[in-house]
Amino acid sequence: MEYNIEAELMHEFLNNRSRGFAYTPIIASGNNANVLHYIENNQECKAGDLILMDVGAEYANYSSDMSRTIPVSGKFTKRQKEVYNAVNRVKNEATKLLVPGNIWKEYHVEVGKIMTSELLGLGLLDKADVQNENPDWPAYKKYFMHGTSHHIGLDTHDYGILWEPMQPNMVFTVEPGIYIPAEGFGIRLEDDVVIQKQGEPFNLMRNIPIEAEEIEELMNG
Ligand SMILES: [Mn+2]
Repeated sequence: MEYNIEAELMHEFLNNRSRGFAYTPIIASGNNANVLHYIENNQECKAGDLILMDVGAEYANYSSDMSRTIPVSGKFTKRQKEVYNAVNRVKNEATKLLVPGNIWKEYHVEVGKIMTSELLGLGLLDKADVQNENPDWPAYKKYFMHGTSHHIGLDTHDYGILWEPMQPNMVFTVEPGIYIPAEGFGIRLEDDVVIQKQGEPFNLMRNIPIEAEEIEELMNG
């Protein structure tokens, strides 16, 4: 059951001196992942489905915010892995854009372009969808309808002046997703990163497995 996973996470968090979840956790299997703020966590995880887990611990008064999506049966289907790898590539590219001087709003436009190209590759959008898109609600929003990044700190969604340029030591989430109700799954991958003076941001969650093969290996080891 989804709540069994929630219970295991709480157990680990408390045993490691966290006060518990930083926010109400989302443990969403199958199509529940396509309900954006699903928090019921009361359904059975079924063979062949994916489980989207958006869970973060609070530690020393600070919040974390993480998402991973794993296969119930320990192995992704070919299609699930294609979409998974697309989300992961968007995440990696988006992370590189979190550098001093960039503006949050413009960053989101750039990530939208990267996501659009992945959705074309997956056959979820076609060229006409993109050519005819409404600039206020671009075509990619059909599959990725939330923001890519927000400030994080004492609060999971921390206060930040979003029209001011990014600065070193700001901490942001990076959390692209692709949600496909028609295919019965939704995928979100999320890490928290610290903007550096130079170069790519420092990934605070670099030790938490995220590559599809890594996850399959762990689940079948
Ligand atoms: Mn988040």
